[in-house]
Amino acid sequence: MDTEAGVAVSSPARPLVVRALSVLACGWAMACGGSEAPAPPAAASSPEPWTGLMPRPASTVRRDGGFALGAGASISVPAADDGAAGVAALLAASLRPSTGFALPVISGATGTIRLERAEDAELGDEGYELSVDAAGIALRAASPEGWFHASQTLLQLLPSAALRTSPQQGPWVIGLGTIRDRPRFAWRGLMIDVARHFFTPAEVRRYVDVAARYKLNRLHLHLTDDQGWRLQIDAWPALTTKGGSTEVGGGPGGYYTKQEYAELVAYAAARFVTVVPEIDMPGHTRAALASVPELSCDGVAPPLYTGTQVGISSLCIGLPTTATFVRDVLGEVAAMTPGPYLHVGGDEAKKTSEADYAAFMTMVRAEVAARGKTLVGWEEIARSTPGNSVIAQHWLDEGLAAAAAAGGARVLLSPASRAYLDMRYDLTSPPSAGGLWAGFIDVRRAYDWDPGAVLDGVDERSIVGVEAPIWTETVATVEDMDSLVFPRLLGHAELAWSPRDGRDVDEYLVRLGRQGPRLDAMGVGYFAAPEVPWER
Ligand code: TNX
Repeated sequence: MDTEAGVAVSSPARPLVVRALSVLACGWAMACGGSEAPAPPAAASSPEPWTGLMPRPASTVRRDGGFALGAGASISVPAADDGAAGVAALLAASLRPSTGFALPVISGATGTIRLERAEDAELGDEGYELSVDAAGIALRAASPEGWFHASQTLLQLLPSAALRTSPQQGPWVIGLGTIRDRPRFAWRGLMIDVARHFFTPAEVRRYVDVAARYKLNRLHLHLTDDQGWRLQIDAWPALTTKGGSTEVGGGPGGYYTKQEYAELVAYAAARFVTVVPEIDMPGHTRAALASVPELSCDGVAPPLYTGTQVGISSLCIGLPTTATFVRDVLGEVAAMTPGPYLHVGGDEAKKTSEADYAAFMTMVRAEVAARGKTLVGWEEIARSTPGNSVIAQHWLDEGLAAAAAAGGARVLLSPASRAYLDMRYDLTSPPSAGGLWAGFIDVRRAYDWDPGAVLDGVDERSIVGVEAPIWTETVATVEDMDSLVFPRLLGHAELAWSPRDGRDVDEYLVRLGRQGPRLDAMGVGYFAAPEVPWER
């Protein structure tokens, strides 16, 4: 094999850490990796053991020895591309700045890192097998998603310095062994409320980057609420020119042009993250009502709202203009969203009568179906006999969510007292942002529940997955958002991905601590929760 591309590190008599260091001391010459190598001065360059992976893979077999990625390493993809080249390009782009290696992506030849097609039904739609041996690294999958998840696991097997964007010192040693992995749930989500406080496309892309590292695959954007409308709609330009002009506290707000939204959706899609746009209706609509007088029953637009009350607004259900508005908005959002989902909110419609709510949701369901999309709504949609083609997102009322499931709906789990990232960790810890209404959620509590057991009488097959929302009434900066989202989101990612069998909260906390240097390397400002033994 080409020793420039990589080096097998094997010396059965000594532990892995010593072997890796002997390679370092010998400047990567294979012949030099023998028993005369000096004792290690420190453990800094040992290959990462496989006890730090997040989310925990379905199965791992660690073998003695290591493989060191060298300057001549390449990434190969099957001749029939099938999406592998895009994944390989992203992997190369992640590793070039830190390693300084060229990492060419080659087709039809055998590279150091090989993306290979697996015909392996056990791996499912998104699963993969990653194996590291003396000859190199194989990422086997039946889908681009599988290759992508495998490449994220590979990044976690490398030293954390590999995740930095500036030149770093190797060696880039990976332990030998095999991982076989597939997700427990299909929907693994992060929701960002960009309505209460606006966050720019670049800020949102950064969350996509980090979420995808932990195998999340949905970005739910809460695009509209009382305090702001954040997505350009051609038929109703005032929604953004007026409705996007402020936010909680009276700041300048902002909105996404159609082009910015399309770019964000494409950026996420390249990382196998599907954007789920939410247009919250019929409540949470003050920004729309303030922008378009014809949407109010009395034809008078109320003022823009920059407070934090909920349940203050409703579309005027009987008006023909309301139906036109809903049709236009859902039509444009559907047209600019390649993913299969349209989230229509439906929560806390306290200003809408039961009869109006049911009539409105019946109309909305027809509009979503006419566009070939799957309707997603908060669990309150169970008030309107939603049927079996929708996804009900559980947040507060287990009875409503279970009723939706009993009617055939699938359920997405975001139980507020476990999954709301805007809740404070505890009374005294930073950040200063964060709410209290669903109780404190420390790192242990965020993780210590089972998605299969939240809803009495609801079969796990009705659960599509887990999503963690960050509501932003109290969150105005990326710094505050980072410290509320991280590290708790990693626990939600694991609940959604990893098998229930073998779960142990204390073991998780140790593994989470090992992610500290990785979050640092990615520039993520997480809250150093005291119950986690952080590795620095
Ligand atoms: C409840 S969750 C809400 C949001 C708030 C959030 C704050 C849901 C469907 N409604 O409007 O932002 O609590 O934690």
